[in-house]
Amino acid sequence: MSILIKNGTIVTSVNEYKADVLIEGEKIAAIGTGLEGRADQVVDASGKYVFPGGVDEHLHYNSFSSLGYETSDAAAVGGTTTVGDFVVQPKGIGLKDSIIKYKKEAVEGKAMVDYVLHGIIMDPTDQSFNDIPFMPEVGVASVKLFMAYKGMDYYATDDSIFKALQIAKKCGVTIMVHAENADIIDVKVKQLLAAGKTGTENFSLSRPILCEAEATSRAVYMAKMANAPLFVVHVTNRAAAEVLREARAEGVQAFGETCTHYLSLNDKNLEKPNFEGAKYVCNPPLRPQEDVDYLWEAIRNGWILAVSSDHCAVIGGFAIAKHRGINDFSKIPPGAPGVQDRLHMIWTYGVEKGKISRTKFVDVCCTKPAKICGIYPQKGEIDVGSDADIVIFDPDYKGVFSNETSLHDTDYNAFEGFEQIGRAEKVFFRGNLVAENGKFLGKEGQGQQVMAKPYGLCYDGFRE
Ligand code: DUC
Ligand code: ZN
Ligand code: ZN
Ligand code: ZN
Repeated sequence: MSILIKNGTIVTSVNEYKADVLIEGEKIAAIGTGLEGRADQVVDASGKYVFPGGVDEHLHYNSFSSLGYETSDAAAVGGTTTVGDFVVQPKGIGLKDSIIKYKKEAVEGKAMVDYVLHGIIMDPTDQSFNDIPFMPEVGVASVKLFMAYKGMDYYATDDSIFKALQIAKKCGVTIMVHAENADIIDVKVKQLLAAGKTGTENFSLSRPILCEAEATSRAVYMAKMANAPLFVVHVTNRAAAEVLREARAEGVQAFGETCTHYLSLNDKNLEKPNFEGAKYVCNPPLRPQEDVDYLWEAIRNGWILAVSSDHCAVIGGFAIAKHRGINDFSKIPPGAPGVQDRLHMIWTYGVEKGKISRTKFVDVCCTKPAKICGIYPQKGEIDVGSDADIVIFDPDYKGVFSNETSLHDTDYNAFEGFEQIGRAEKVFFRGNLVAENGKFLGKEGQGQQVMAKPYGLCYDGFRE
C-alpha cells in the first residue's frame, strides 16, 4: 500500500518547504514532486502543514500509586505517535526485568502508538545500578531517579545518583533526574501543616523554586564530577533553567525539558476555590507568570530542549484520587492529563502567539524528543527511511480544549475551556491513518516498543 500526501507544506525542525511525501508500507519512501505514478492513493494536503508525528518523551501510563496501564488512543488523536513511558520498577523486581514485565503486560497487544521505554529506579541500590549496563539489551537508554521524595523507598540520595551516573556513562545510558531538594520540602510541608495551612494554595509554597534550582545545580555538579551526561525532567522556572544554561555554556552535557503546563498555566490556579486547585497540583508546582514567560524564551533559544506532557492522569481522577488531599495538600497525588493536548497547546499558545516558529515547534515537540530518547531518525523526522508517522495539520481549525472531547479516560482537564487554534486533522502511524478530526481510527496492539539506542543526544562529546 502506498499513499501520496500531496500539496502540503512540510515542516521539519530546520526548514519548511512545499513537496509531496510518498509513504510505502510503514516508511517514508520519497519526498518531492511527480510521485503520483507510485501511489495507490492520494491525500490532498493543500493549505495544511505536514510534520512528523509528535514524540512525547515523558509521560506516565502506569502512575506511581497504582498500575493503570492506560491506553494511548489519546496520544494518537493529539498527533503524538510515539510516547516515552516511564516504567515503574515494582518491589522485588530487578530494573531490567521490570522492563520485560511491563512490555508484556502493558505494551504488547495494547499499545496504540509506539512506546519508547525509560526505566525508573524505585529501589536505588547497587543491585539496581548493576542492571543499568544491561538496559540497552531491552531497548532502554534512559533511567530516572527521584531526588524529591524524602522518606520514600525510591528517594535517591546523592551517593546513589553519583554511582548511577558513573555506571550509566560507561554504557551510553542517560541518567534523568527529578530535581527538587527533598529535605527542604519536608521541612516546609511540616511547617505549613502545623500552621493549619492545608489548602491547595500552599502547595507551591511547600516546594519553592529554589528547591528545584538547588537540586538541579547539585545534580549538575555530580554530573561534572562523574564526567557523565545528565537530563533534568520537567524544568519549571528561570533559576533552574539558568543552571542548565550555564552548565551547557561551560561544555557540560546537562540538558532539560519543560512541559506543556509550565508553559501555559501559572501558580494562581492553585488558589481556585472548592478544591479545584487540586487539578493543578503537579510536581514540581506551577510557577509565577514571569517564569512561564521565561520558559518560552528558553525553548526559543534552545536553553531547554524539548516539551513533554508529563501526562499522569492519576487513577481515580479528581473525584477520588485528588480528593485524598482535601484536608492536606501534601496528600494530593501529583499530575495532570495532557498527552492529547500537548501539540495543540504548544501550537496555539506558542506558534499562534508568535512565541516560537513552526520549525521550533517541530523541534521541541518531535525531533529533539526523538533524539533525547535515542530513536532518531526512525522517529521525529520527515525524511526518506523514517517511519511514516505523519501529521497533516489544519492551521485554520478553531475549537476549545475540554475533557468532553478528550480520550484521556479521566474526569478533568487542566486546560478546560482554553481556546484551541489548529488541529492534527489526519494522523498517520507507520503508514496507516489512525486518527482523523479528533476520532481514533486505529486499533489496540498496532503500536510496539521502539528500541532506544544508547549514546543518544546527551552523549555528544562524551562517547569514549
Ligand atoms: N514526577 C513526574 O515526572 N511526574 C509525576 C510526578 C512526579 O513527581
Ligand atoms: Zn483512552
Ligand atoms: Zn518528576
Ligand atoms: Zn513525570
